[in-house]
Amino acid sequence: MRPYPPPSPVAVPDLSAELWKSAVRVLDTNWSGDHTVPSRRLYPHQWSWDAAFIAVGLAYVNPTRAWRDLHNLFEAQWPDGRVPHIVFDPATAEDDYFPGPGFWNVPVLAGRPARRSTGIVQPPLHALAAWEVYRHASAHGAACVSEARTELAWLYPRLVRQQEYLTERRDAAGAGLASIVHPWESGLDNSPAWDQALSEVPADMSLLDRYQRRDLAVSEAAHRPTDQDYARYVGLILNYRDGGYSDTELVQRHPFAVECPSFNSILGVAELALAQIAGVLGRTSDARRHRDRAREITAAISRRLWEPETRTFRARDARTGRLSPVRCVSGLMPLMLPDLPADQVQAIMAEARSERFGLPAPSVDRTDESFDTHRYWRGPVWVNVNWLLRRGMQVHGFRGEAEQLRRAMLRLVHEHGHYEYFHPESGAGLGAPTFGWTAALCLDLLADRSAPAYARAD
Ligand code: 2M8
Repeated sequence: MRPYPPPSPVAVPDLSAELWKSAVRVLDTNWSGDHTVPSRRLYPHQWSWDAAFIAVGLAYVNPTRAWRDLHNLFEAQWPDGRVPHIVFDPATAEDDYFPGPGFWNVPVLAGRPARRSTGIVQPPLHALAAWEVYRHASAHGAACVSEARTELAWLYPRLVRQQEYLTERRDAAGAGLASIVHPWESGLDNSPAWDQALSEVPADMSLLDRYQRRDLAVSEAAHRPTDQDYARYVGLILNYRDGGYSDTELVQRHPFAVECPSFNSILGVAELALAQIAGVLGRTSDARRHRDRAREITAAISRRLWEPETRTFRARDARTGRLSPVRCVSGLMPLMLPDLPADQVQAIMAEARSERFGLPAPSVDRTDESFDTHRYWRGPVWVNVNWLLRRGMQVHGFRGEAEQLRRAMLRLVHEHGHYEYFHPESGAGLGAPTFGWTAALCLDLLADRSAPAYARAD
């Protein structure tokens, strides 16, 4: 199968070929034989939503590897449909990442291979990724198209089960949205969007005497979540683990259950991607059902997570019913949904263009007191959420802004490298230096400027 050639340097002069090659190098470096790691030092296993973003980039240079990556992840799917947020690499020592497989101590589950995993999830972006890999297969020749059809057929029922798990078992408030039971499930780990809900979770600092944080040994403490946040993260896992990773009566039994606008927007977009996949597989009535589900999820987001006074989307605490007081990038993510009401679309665009965000969007409102230029998801710019935001702009026909954002992201990576995240003022690279999804999404940004197929016609 032939990889795509680097794109000709049309839109972003002089940097395409070089950037393309460096992105491919990062993906090669991070390939571990049957999966891609986000970063060799900081994240030496396979992460769920990273695998999806990475597959989007591999679609251009090595689709077989993209399918292998997704396969590896879904081979670790639980019988109840959940797809674990980390699939542990048996070749990596327990001490190389905390919390490792021993800590999660996931029970032996029927029909699962020996490979160990965590018991929480991440945003279900894999249907969209699978669709993107399939969509590009024809550019690599007939063998690739046939491989893509086989892989889609294998993945489809597993993707559906993932949706069912999230929509049925995780609807903690019974309002049509999935709740996350740990900030890590959002992928936006220490976002201030969780601060209010987390303040109800006890921070048992003695847990950090018992368990050693590993992230501080391989990155700077000023960039990472605080010890207090980490103590809460560990406590939440222990509570969920000791309850057998059960989701029954979450609101009563678990101290953290939150409806995240970004997670639920991805849940809705996944239904649209599943509709496209079902169409390819000749499952017309399933395709219709997925589109209906996407509309229902959109309506629930629009109703429950919209804060009318500020005209922004916020995370809702399923236990207390309260909306988070902080404006975060997660509030811009409903733009991905084609059926979002027009006034909410306009409000998101106004917010994105405002001094609070700007393009590329930082992870938190620049004017908020919690905004921190260095600390992880509390201010820095991340390529993955901006890539999602750009899709939203394309879906709703904001071509000028989508192109502005595409160029801004490419320039950032060209000037500073394939970093995990970027300083929101200087653009300096922060976190892991050869980061999987940054490289993968650069390939997509360089190669593809078409709007998603389910974009609105107007
Ligand atoms: C970060 O999360 C992990 C925990 O899952 C960590 O901090 O150790 C987040 O940025 C998350 O979104 C990402 O998937 C993961 C691996 O890149 O790192």
